[in-house]
Amino acid sequence: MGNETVAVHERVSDPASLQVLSKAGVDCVETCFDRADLQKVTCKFGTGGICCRICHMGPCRITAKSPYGVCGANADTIVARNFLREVVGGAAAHSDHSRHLVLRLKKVAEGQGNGYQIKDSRALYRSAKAYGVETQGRSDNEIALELVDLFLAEFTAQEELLKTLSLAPEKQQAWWKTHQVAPQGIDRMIVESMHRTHMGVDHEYRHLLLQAFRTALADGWGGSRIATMASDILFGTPVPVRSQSNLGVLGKNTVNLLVHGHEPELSEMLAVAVRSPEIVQAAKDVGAEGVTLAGICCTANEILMRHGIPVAGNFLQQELAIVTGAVEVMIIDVQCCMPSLPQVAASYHTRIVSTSELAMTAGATHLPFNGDDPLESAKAIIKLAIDNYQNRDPQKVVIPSETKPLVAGFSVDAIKYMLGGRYRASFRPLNDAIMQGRIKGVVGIVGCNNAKEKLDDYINTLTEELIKQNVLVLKTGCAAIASAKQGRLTPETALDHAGSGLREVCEAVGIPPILHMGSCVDNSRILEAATEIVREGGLGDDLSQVPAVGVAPEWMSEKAVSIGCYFVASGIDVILGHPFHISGSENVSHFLNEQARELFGASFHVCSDAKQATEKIMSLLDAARGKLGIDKKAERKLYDMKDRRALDV
Ligand code: NFS
Ligand code: SF4
Repeated sequence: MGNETVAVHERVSDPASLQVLSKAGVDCVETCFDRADLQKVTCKFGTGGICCRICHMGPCRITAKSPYGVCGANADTIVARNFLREVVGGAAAHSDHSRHLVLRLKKVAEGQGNGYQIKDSRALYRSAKAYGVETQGRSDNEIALELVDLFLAEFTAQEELLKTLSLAPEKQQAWWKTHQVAPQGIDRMIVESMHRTHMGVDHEYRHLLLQAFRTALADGWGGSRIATMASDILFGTPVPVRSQSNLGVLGKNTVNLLVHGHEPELSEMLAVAVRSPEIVQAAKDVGAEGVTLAGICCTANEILMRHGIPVAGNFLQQELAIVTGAVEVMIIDVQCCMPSLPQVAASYHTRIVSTSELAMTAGATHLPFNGDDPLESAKAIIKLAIDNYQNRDPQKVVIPSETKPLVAGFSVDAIKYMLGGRYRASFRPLNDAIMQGRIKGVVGIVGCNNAKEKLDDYINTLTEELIKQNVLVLKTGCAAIASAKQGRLTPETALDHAGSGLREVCEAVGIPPILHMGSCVDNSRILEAATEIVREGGLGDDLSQVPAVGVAPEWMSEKAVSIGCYFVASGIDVILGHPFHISGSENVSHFLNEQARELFGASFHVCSDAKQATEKIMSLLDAARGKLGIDKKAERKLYDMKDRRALDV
């Protein structure tokens, strides 16, 4: 029943998490895994999406005996409305994050950087070119100011379509217009969706679902894409970088500071501040060897990609990190930070510090991040951690020895450069390898962990199987961290675990068969990579023709729902490890899982395990290859120097 407990090894898969979750039991600390047991009996109305609490004549629940809510809404309307509201939540989270970055860029361009600067002029020029901003004879700040105005107009546009849509292949843009899902301003899409789902407005399920795709497109080809561009300009476009992952990155004799959440602004400053002589000295003064900065979730991905700062863990490891007893301060900001953290921290000396003006958590110390003096803000928090070092109780400390090496930092620019070399940077060698069948296709494995499922298990089993079958895997978010912890984000993985075709390409180019492309907003990089493949030629003229699939094996957040929708609307099939809350409406399920294909050339598929997902993915890739006429079995021959040269590296 509800309070059955599940064995630790059924909960987590990596040795570090196993060790620390067992310790949580010994320390009598409750974690999300315990609470998942207590929440096990889920409500069938919630799961089916057929509970409506949009007005106060309800809540109304749809059953065979009562097929209509008080207002007359049926299951289709209620399910579609709830679904659209989830997409709105996800799109809003990504896009508001994006807005803050654009506003930061604006300040910098106005000469009020306060320690921030335009770090990557090439990224600025790239974006300027994409939007037709004149660069000749202008300073970086002038260019940035015009770009910022364009970015901000993407949020506020009332009647014009998003300009960023023009970065997509032309066919996608045409389909979006035909099916009336091309979004106007990001903010308008979000407000309009909330309006449409108010009591008594939009009731037709297809119309609501089209708005879900439209809102999601405003995220993927709007908010998220702009967030990635703005952060590359401000903080640098990632290039391959080595680092370490898992809870073992915490230092035994250092002050441990974990940064968790999503906004890169503060963490960028922490990465700088932590190296300052004054901080190092302060740490030594309290008897520590120095300060260890590491990350959890997507903020970890941001500073990993740009600074090689180690990753302590992904979503379901946030509480476990504290249970090591070795964390002086955990900084949280927005998104995916569990409200339980201060409760877990109460059993240890750890202090939870919330830094976003948007987000407070009961029991956390609130130190809103001051963008006018970011370096001082960062130093103040590090000093708090240093002061707290003396409160660490050695009796309570267990730091697992487990760490794994990794290579991350695969922006589209970096991939192009690696494939084609500095002077001929291009996706050509990848397209050729796909056309010749050495690589079967490209699969993006993205998204979260979910306490209902064994941590990382589905993600890693699927990844393993796909690279064996010569599929190049692109990763972001917590799914990327799962591979990192397994030691698979290394070039050596190609030798030991990839199929022969994929191995040859990876060896020749010097890349891992699994490419870490960043945080969840950086899923825009996956869209960008797929667009590059189309532009390079030979693999169709729109995204739905490319042998490419997206997968969210262990997803949990509304952001993941939005990401899934913009992938599908962009013509990329999406496999979900577990279904949306839509089973209460056959029509809605049918629309998302089948009919979407008629509109966009792609749809959702639910595969409950990695084996089923592998089969589905391979059949989707084979079908795409068949349509392109590149399905003939490639001659298997030894890969000689001539072939290597043909790869243009
Ligand atoms: Ni993505 Fe990043 Fe992780 Fe899921 Fe949360 S951290 S933005 S939502 S849990 S992948
Ligand atoms: Fe019930 Fe309709 Fe109100 Fe929803 S909007 S709670 S279905 S009366």
